[in-house]
Amino acid sequence: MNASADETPSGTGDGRKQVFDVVVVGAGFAGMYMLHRLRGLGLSARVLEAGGGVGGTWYWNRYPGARCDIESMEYSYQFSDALQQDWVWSERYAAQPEILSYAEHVADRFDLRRDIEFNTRVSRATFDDQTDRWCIETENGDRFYARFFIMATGCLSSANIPDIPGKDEFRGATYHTGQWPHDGVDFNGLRVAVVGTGSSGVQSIPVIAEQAEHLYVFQRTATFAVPAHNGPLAPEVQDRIKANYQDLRDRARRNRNGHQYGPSDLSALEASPEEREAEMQFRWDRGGLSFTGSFRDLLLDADANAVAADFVRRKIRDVVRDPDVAELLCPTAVLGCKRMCVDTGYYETYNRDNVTLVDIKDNPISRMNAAGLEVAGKNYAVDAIVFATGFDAMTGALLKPDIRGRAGKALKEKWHEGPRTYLGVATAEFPNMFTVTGPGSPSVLTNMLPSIEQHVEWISTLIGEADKRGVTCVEATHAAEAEWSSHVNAVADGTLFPSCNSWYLGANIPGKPRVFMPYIGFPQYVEKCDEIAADGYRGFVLRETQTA
Ligand code: NA7
Repeated sequence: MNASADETPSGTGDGRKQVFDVVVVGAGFAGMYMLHRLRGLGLSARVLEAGGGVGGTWYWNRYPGARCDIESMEYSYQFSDALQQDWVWSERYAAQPEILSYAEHVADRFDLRRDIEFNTRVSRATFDDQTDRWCIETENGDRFYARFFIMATGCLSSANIPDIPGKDEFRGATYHTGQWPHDGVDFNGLRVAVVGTGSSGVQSIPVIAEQAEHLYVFQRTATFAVPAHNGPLAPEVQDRIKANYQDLRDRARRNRNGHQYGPSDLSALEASPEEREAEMQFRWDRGGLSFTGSFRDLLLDADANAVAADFVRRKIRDVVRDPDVAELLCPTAVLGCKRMCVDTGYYETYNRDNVTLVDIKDNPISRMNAAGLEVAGKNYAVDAIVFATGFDAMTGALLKPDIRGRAGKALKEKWHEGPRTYLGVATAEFPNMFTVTGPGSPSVLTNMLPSIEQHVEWISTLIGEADKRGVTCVEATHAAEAEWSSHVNAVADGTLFPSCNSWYLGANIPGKPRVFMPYIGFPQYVEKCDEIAADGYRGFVLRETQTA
C-alpha cells in the first residue's frame, strides 16, 4: 500500500488533505507505540493529538499528587529491552511529571514527533463504502484519508464535570483534575472545595490540605483506599529486576490483572481467621492494589468480600481520630467492584484542623452560587472548587467525534444501548476501524501498559497482514460481536463487579446505559486473541475489493 503522504484526493474544503495508510487518534502510550509498530511494517501513519504534547493521561492529569497506582517498573513499555534497561525510575510509584518525562523520552528516542500533529482534535470520521477508506476531519478543518483508522484515545480521557445549577455564578476558580492548568495552581491561603473521593480525589486531597487555609471535601461515596507505601526505588532493587526483567513481565502476564502480584490461593470462606488476617496484613503492609487479591473468592462471594471490607474499615477507624468522621469515611459497598485507591496519607488528612468532610450522599450539592456551594441549605464559602469527579469512561472519548461507518451509520447510534465490540478492538459496520483498549477488552482492570502493548501488536499485525494480502476491508461480523458481547457480560455476571455503581458500568454518568464494559481476565483474553489470529482472524471478514 504505502500511499504517499502528499497524495490529494478530490474534494472540497479549505484545509489540508493528506493520505496515509493509517490514521491514529491519540499520542498517549497506545498511539505512540502504534506509530512505532506501523512504521516498522513500512506503513505510512499520522497521529492526531488534541493536546500540545505526548503522554495522554499523563499530559492532562497534572493535579497535585497525581501518581500512577501501578509500580513504575511495571507501568512501562516492554517492547524495547534497551528502553526498559536504560530508563531509571526514581520512586516505587512514579508521579505524573516523571511518567510524562518517560513518555517524552520515548517520543524522542523513537523519533515519533515528526508524524504526530499536536493541538489537533478530530471532529468527524467517515467510512467510504466505495473506496474502503476513512476520511478523518479535524476541528482545524484538515482532512486525512486512510485505509485504517485507529482510536487510541484512552479509557479515562473524557472529563465528567457535574452539571450543578448556578455553575456560572461562582466567582472563584474551578478545576477538573483531568484538565489541570499546566502552570499549576497555588492554593496557599485559599478556602478550597474538592468534590469527589475517587483515585484523583484521594491523591490530591492530602496535598491540597497542606496548602489550603481550609479544605472542604464533598464525599458522595466513601472509597476503599490502601496505602501505597511509596518511596524512593533503590538502585539495587531496580538492578535486580532489570537483570531478569522478562521474569517480572511473564509473571504479570499470567495474572488476571496483568500485574506482578496475583490473587492468593486462599479462600476467605475456608481459611481460619488467623490465616485471613495474616494474608490481608501482609498485602496491606506491602501496599498497593494487590490487597484486592487477598482471597481468591474476594470478588466472587459477598461474604468473602465482607472480610476484606471489614479489615479496611478497621484500619480507617484506627487512623481517623473523630469517630463520626471515621464512620463517614468507612465504605459500605463491595470492595474492589470500583478500583481501589492507592493512597499516601489520605485518611490521616482528616485529622487536620483545616479539613472538613461534607457528606453529600443523601443531600447532593444543590447549587453553586457566587461564594461557593450549597448543601442541604448550608453555604460553603470557598475560593476554588476542584472537581475530582472522574470521566465518561471507556466510551466517552470514542463517542465525542462523530464517527460514521457503513452507510453513514453513527457509532453513537450503534452504541445507544451500550458498546458492542468484538474483542474490544473492532465493531461491526465500522470496517477498518480499531480501538486500542476499547470496551470489551480487559483494559482498566489491568495494568494498562501491557494491555496497550498486546492490543497494538495484535491490531498492527492484522493490518500488516491485510496490507500484504491486498485486503482492503477488515470487518468484524455481527455474529462474532454478539457472541463476544454476551461473553463479556456472562463473565462479569459471575463476579461481584456489577454490584455497585461504578464507571465500569457507566453508572457515574447520568443517562449512560448500564453495561459492564471491561473484560475480566487478561491471560484468557490474550489466549483468545492469539487463537483467533491463528485461525485466520475468525470473526472478521477480510475482503479484497474496490479500488484503492
Ligand atoms: P472516579 O474514580 O470516577 O471518582 C470520581 C469521584 O467523584 C467519585 O467519588 C464520585 O462519586 C464523585 N462524583 C462524580 N460525580 C459527582 C457528583 N455529581 N457529585 C458528587 N460527587 C461526584 O474518578 P477518578 O478521577 O478519581 O479516578 C479515575 C481512575 O483514574 C481511577 O479508577 C484510577 O484507575 C485512576 P461516586 O463514587 O460516583 O458516588
